[in-house]
Amino acid sequence: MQLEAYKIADHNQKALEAHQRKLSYWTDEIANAEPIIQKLIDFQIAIPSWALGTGGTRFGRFPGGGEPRSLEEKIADVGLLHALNQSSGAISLHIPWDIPTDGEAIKSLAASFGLRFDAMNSNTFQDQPNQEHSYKFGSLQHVDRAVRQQAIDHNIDVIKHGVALGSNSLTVWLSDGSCFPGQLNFRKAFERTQESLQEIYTALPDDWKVFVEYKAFEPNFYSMTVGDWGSSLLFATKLGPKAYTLVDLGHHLPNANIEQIVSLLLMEGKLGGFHFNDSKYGDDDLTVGSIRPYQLFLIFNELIEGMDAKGMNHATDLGWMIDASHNVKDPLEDLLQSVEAIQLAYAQALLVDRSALEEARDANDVVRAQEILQEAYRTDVRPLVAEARRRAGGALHPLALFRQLNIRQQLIGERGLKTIATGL
Ligand code: PSV
Ligand code: MN
Repeated sequence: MQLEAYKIADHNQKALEAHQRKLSYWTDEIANAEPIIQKLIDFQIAIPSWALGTGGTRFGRFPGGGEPRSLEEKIADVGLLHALNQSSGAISLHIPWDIPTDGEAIKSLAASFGLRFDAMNSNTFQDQPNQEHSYKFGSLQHVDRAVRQQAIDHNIDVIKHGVALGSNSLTVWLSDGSCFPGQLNFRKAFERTQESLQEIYTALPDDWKVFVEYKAFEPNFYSMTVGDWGSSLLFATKLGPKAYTLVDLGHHLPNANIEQIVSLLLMEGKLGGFHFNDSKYGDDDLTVGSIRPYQLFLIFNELIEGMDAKGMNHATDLGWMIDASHNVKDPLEDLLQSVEAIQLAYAQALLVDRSALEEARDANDVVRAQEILQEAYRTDVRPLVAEARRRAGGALHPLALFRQLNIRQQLIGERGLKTIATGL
């Protein structure tokens, strides 16, 4: 379904006065409100094609109805999100969950919603029907050359799909590893994986990047061949300048200092992209900012510091994507919440007084340094984020409008109650 612009205009009209009252604090008091609003307008967060349906655990799945039945309907869902918030202007496809049969048609459908294609994701962690070799014992690391070749060919195929859609990056996440001590020769597994990745790297078009995503555990529980940022960075460095590390917030051991990882990867010029989600225990894939919003702010603080130090463009030089699963919420509502949480953390981090922070650090003034960060974090930047949305043509309150227009009910009417989307 398409969301008519007048519905957003009506909604904004009704909410405008209250919004302007809150915004006036910013425009009157804060010198850099305008550049922050512009940065927020430019910042787009890609939506994963596999997270538009209900997620689940190995114990069960409870679909809420109206899930997209095809790639076309998934694109329409992301189009809806983008119409509401004007910040979800890209979609990231997972192959083979979402194979575009007619690249040109899919590309123009996406363009009709103002969407482009972000990183393409390969999948060698599941066996597909009619697949010749199994990935039970790994893919790019496998002891059998034929299995490795099948996984390499799949990745090259994914690149080809991406080229047809105008994407320019490939994310490789491997579940390769081992479940028990003794199962794997770590060094040989690394070397085989490196060799396989090198073949994929060679097939990348000149203007493409490959992101090597790491994960500490799951589905392998003793060792993961790309288990941490150290091994990802090793692979990326050995591969060459088109290879980068991808940080998924849920892929660390408990209490890891992700902001420090981000800082060092940026220093090395090797941070390529981000998968946003939140977690309390493991790779919980919860709504961004729902559990540790201060950590998210600290990560953005390092992102901005590190990107500015290198003269990087915040909006375009890294791949920004959500990678979450929605087990008990409406996926579209959950995604709206996640996008907003990312924007809030970004806006708060843009508020940090960086020269004062450096002065405090040079003076070993620990208390002042903490105050500077927390002053920014404790600022209510919601009016700034809403203003950025409004100026871009989005809704002042996307979630409220989503509910008010009964969008999920309409989708159920169109698609039915029992539809199931491909994905997690
Ligand atoms: C793995 O947990 C992961 O984070 C990778 O990015 C996958 O591609 C995605 O989730 C979907 O399974
Ligand atoms: Mn991920």
